[in-house]
Amino acid sequence: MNRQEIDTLVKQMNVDTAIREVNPRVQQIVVRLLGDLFQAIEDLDISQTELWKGLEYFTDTGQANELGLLAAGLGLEHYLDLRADEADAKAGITGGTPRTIEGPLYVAGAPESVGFARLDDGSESDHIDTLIIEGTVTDTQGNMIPNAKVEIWHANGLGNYSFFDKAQSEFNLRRTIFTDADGKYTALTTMPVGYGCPPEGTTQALLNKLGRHGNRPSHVHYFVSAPGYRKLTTQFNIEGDKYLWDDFAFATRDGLIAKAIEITDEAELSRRGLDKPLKHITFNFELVKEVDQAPSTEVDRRRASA
Ligand code: MBD
Ligand code: FE
Repeated sequence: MNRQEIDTLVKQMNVDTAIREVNPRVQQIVVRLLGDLFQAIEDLDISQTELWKGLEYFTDTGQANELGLLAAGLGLEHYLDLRADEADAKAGITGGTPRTIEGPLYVAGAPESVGFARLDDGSESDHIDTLIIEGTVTDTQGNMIPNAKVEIWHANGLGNYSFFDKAQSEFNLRRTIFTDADGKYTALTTMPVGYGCPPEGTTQALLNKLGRHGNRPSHVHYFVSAPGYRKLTTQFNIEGDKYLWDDFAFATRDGLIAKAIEITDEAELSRRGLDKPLKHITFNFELVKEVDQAPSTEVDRRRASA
């Protein structure tokens, strides 16, 4: 079929047959996507069997709750970041900490505190280093923002996230810290290990067919927000990880690389009440002021909560 025949057919099935009120945006998107799908079936001569395998794949992926993981692994989520960057630039918005993908593993409802939180429940094995993350939240002029909401989540030493990994305690390695009067936050936690897609999962099954791995570098996720500022969704990825620039989810970006510095100084350790070496990361955030007409940085998507 040629494109005109395809468009006529899609219109018949989706526009001409409407018998009640239409959601025009949904109609517009469905008509466009179906037309593009039919065109791809023509161009690639996709067989009936291949089409059904594709639909079965989505069934399985949805049942496994891996559609969010798939979106990350296929670069869809990173693509949306690049589009958001472009929209910001067009709206004249510059500066601030770069955004990067949320990923599929946020859980709402983590315990809240001011200035400081310990994120881990003490169950990590001894060969996983203690990690202190410290930083500030400022505006793009460097003015401190007290009471900014810093939501942090990261993986354990096996690359697993609490809630999704039922072996972990509730909200392990997940906290909300409000910055103190100086705009500072401090997190005492354990070194995350990079996530790998479930080896028997649907996302990895597709990645295998594409000859790709499903690994992320060690990283820590953030939502940073404050009244009057644009909400920031970002992460830092930790220098030295072999997947730093080979992230299956394409989340590593310039400006979002953290250096974990090993602290061995006895005085410093005892000041912190620790008896073994630890790693330290400084990661500061700059938020951009909310502006009229700016594209929203709030994304409405289904998220877990506990
Ligand atoms: C993760 O931890 C993650 O951050 C992303 C983007 C995808 C899968 C697991
Ligand atoms: Fe992650």
